[in-house]
Amino acid sequence: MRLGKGSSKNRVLASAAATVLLAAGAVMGGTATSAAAAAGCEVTYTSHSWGTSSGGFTAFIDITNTGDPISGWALTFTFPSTQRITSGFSAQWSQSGQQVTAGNPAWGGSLGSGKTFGIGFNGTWTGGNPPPTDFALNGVPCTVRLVPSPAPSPSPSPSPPRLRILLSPSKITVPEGGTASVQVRLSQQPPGNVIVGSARVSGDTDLSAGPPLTFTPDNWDVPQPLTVTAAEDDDAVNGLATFDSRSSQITGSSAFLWTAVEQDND
Ligand SMILES: [Ca+2]
Ligand SMILES: [Ca+2]
Repeated sequence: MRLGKGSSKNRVLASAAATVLLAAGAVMGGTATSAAAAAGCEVTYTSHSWGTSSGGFTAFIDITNTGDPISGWALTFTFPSTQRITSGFSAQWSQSGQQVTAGNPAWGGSLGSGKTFGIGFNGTWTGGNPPPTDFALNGVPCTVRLVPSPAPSPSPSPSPPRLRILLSPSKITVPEGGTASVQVRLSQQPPGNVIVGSARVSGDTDLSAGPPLTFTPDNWDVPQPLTVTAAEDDDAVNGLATFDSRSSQITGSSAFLWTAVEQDND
């Protein structure tokens, strides 16, 4: 697409940029693009596409100036594919290869802080119509919102439910000099035998857990009692200990933590 007024547009941009430089009291002599100091922008790119392997599309671009007011602007972006603009509106459009420039229309060069200017175009595509993402306003990259938003990358197939140790209750009371038990089972059928060992990790050493329990692919869902013993002690306080139950046959499993409280009898 050709643009007859390109050179005059560039002059407009250059003079506008120079005006900004003067107004800001900046040192003259920099290039026009250096006038874009405090600039910022947001772009919302909304495209409506049709066709299967090729087709047409209409795109609307809302440009929001999040920086200082500007008088004279050019929005640039790059088509990722072979999209071609066939007609544009509300801007002076030009395309060279995949590079696109939309210069402000003569009637819309001023863009105050926080102001949004809407432009758009019609185009064609072949093979695919991925949206451009490198929008820049007067050379300053914009934050970009794409509508529709890009399809999320294929989510990994849901991981199968994890084999876990189930233990209930997670807190038991054990009479001093006696025993109590918790019920242990597995969350799903294991491929082979699973041995669950339980050990005290902290607390009252008078509390201890019984020997390991073995679960097979046949009895994995039948709760087995794990006996907890509270030895007689000389103190008169209710001891407390934290235990974990784990199995080396369950890879990556975190231990099941549970608590036993001694009911002192002194
Ligand atoms: Ca005691
Ligand atoms: Ca005690």
